[in-house]
Amino acid sequence: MVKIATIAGSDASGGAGLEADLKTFEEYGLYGMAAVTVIATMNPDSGWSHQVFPVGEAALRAQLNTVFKGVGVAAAKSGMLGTEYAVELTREYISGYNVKNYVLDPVMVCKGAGEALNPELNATIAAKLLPLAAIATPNLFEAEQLSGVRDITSIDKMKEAAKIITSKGSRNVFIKGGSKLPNQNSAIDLFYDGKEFKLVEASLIKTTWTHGAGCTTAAAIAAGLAQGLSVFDAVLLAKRFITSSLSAGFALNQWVGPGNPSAWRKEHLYS
Ligand code: PXL
Repeated sequence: MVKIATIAGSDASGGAGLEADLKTFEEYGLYGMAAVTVIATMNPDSGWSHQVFPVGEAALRAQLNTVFKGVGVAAAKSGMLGTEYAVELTREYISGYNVKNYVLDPVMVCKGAGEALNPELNATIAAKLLPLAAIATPNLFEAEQLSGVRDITSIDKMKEAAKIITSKGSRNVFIKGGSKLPNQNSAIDLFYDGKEFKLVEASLIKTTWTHGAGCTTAAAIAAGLAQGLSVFDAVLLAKRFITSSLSAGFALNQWVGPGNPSAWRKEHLYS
């Protein structure tokens, strides 16, 4: 079995975080492992408001040691880190175990949670983790934070941010969420390898059930890399995977709905 790991938060509701990552790895036929950084919970008694409980430093280090020293991986991704020590430990293990296929999903905000999680962590993530990343997968907000480009409201601004993000060390970048640009009605994302821009487009699925879409996309890119795809081919396959997942999203309750990564398997098994 090809092995892959996520360093991410647990989303107790199951749609995002390491739960989304492991489901995605499974669909790609990989052996998935997880080091939990924080536990995110949602409160049904106060409008599904989020709470984040960090896992202690010793427990996180012990998990990373299990995964990277005890087993080894073909690829890894990181998601919500939540604390300075989680960023530093991620840097230590990705660099110490020479993980080249490292996907940095710089999670800074949860859909529905409104504002940024720990604004003070964003600079640390940029400085310590971008230089290790085969690819970073920010959404528009995260791309603004990583690049310093304000108000990304056009493809040109996405390109400007992509250039700055690769200049900070990430070998490639995939800026997601171009569908949120003004007057945009296709699901358009931007890939940049430091030389050439490529727009990755799909028709927009009009749905509000998108919880976990960012996590799933980054996990699918990491899974493609683990299987030996080039970075751009891994991005193209991930785009198809997330499009299929979003086309089968569903309401979990009155507040939230995730995509459905198993839609991919069903399409391929039964069509
Ligand atoms: O979708 C961003 C995200 C990432 N990781 C965890 C989360 C969320 C959003 O809820 O809970 C653990």
